[in-house]
Amino acid sequence: MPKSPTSAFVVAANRLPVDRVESEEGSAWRVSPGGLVTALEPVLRQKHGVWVGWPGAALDSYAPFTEDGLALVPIKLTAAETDRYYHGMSNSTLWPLYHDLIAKPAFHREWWEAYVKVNQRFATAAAEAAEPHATVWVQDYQLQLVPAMLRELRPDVRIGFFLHIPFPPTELFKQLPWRNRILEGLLGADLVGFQRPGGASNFARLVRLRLGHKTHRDRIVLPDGRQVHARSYPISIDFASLDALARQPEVAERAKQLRADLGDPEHILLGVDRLDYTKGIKQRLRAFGELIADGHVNVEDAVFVQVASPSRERVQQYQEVRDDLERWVGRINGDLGRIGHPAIHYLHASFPREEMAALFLAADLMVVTPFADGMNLVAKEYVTCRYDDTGALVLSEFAGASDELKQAFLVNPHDIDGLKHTMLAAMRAQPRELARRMRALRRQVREHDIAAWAESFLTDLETSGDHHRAAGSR
Ligand code: GDG
Repeated sequence: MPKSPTSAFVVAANRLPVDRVESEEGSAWRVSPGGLVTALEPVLRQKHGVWVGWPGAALDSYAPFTEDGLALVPIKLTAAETDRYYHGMSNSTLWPLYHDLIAKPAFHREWWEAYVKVNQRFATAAAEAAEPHATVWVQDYQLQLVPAMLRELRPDVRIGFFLHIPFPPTELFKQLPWRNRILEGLLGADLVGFQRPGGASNFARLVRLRLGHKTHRDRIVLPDGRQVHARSYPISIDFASLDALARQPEVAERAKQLRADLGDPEHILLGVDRLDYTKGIKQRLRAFGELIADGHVNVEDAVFVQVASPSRERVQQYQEVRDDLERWVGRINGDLGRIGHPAIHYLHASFPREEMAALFLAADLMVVTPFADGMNLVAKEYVTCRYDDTGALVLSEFAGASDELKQAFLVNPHDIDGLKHTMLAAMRAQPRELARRMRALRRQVREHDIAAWAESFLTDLETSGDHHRAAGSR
């Protein structure tokens, strides 16, 4: 196997930033430009960075390769590891536990053992890819043990960790049988980043209570004198590129077409989510159904479009939530729809970026109602597309985005009456009021975009953990 490429900047994330695409000429890789790749691309290119991750499917060869100028190191998972580390420990234990127990987490020792083993494999690969004194940025809940494992292998490197999902309060976190191991894993980093200040303070409190370390605001002092910082860095999107896409005439044309296909109603309401039980999809559709049933809204005047992109379909809880949602959509449409006027257009599919932008442009009301969500990028994407300052955003207080998007119509998604009331208020708001809110929302996202997020994390990382490094290096 060819030797791993090395770099002064390494990213370790569960998934590689590429998708395998099959065509008549055979299969090839295509860079999937998610937020993280966009944010890191300038740094990756400038420092000839290396990305370590799982390709998402079994490969013939796990040799490092380069795609569109990005050096990629694929990590191999066996079928059993995919089940236990990924579907199991990551998505059936940590995901529900960190999202407020909306679904019940399962605890299985063999899942944990696979999680440890796979984290060790990522740490080893990152250690091989990191040049002396390199910076390694570890991403998300699947890799929480990597920071400490990597520090063990490579005490010279600077280690950052960012958690994309909420970090739970003590009372929930302490259910985890391996709670101290996770805390110790994260403490291997110099800087641990969270979406919201609450996540950072939950972490510092847990470290103090469970491990007995001293903490001073966002600084944790370990017994050997090393310091770890825990702070919030609200993630964002590539405002400029999405704004430019939304302004393209073809996208506006497509939005017009979508409105026409929907019968040119007065109000188009939109939901866009991975089909996940955290997103509160059923609650918003239920609220909409009740608004029709109560006579506040007429199916000829208003329609709800819900895109629910397929997600984690091998996890039983996701199959159940899909069945339940689809029963509800059927019931609402059966009870309230008319010929040519279903109340809800439900799409269990993924769409290209251009089509998403056209949907955002076509929608008068974006409804984002998660029960728990690290940030929620969809909310930021919607306001980015509304360059003419029209449209309304209904946003859950439980989404990290609500800290910044204060001019949205904020809701508690557990309160169906409150949700109905707020959706109606947003539908009836005057254009001047909507424009005032939308201008402020857009300014917030424009001034705090994904590049600013990455820069602020990496700048802080540069100055974190210095005490330790001064004491000795490899
Ligand atoms: C996790 C955290 C945090 C969705 N369907 C399609 C599609 N999407 C895109 C959206 C958006 C992204 O997927 C979803 O991001 P979210 O932030 O809304 O939610 P999660 O997937 O749960 O992400 C979350 C995020 O990490 C980043 O830190 O904000 O809290 O849970 O960009 O537009 N994109 C396309 N077709 C689809 O059908 N092209």
